Amino acid sequence: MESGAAERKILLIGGGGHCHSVADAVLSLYTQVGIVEGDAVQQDQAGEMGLPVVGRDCDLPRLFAEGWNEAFITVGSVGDTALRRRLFKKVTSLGYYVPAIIDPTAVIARDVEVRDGTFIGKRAVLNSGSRVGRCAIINTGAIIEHDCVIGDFVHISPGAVLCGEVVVGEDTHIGAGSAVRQQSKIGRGVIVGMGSVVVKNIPDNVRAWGSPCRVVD
Ligand code: JB3
Repeated sequence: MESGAAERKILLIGGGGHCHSVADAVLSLYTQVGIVEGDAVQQDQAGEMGLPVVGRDCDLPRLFAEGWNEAFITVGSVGDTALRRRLFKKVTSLGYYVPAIIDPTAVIARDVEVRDGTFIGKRAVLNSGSRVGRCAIINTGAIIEHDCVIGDFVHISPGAVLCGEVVVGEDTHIGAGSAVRQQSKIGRGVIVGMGSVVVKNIPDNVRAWGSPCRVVD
């Protein structure tokens, strides 16, 4: 952390792999970072990157009263966004501010809109006119070309490429290394398997995979 930076503290909700992925960006933005684990998890050891585990979900009201006023959901999602949704609702209803976290190495055009709770990872690119909803994940090295619309709780996995004007419905997961043709529409609640090549629209609530990408169930 740069010396002289303003005191800023944040809780990371969930201390596993996705937390580890997000932590480096968070440490470049915040002076104090604590991890909050699930109520069933022991909290007697250091979390990812040696960050302290400061409590469990049941402690969130107390931690807020103690001055932890920002929180970020760091459980990931691969096709099931229920836990991220539940935790996002919980912290916002307790009054926590949930910022967007954008890694300093991400490249984002000036008119891109990124809503609360969304993570933009290392070397991700979002080009002009694109919009990303709440609590989404644009993971490492993903490319979101111009004028794409990405819904709430969507996960665009590492290295996926969305060409221009692609629309992705909420809760959808696009697997690592996939490519999506320009102007495609991918529904809500969809899982696109890794390495897929999407050349046609995909309806809601299906799994699809392959090159060319086809609905599998
Ligand atoms: O592939 C990539 C780049 N990232 C993966 C990510 C998308 O999904 C990553 O490799 C992981 O496999 C996976 O990360 P995630 O979601 O962090 O899963 P996992 O590594 O299993 O860790 C889950 C963490 O959430 C653990 O620390 C759990 O204790 C914690 N957890 C589970 N339920 C919870 C709850 N934490 C809180 N606060 N509340 C809960 O209800």
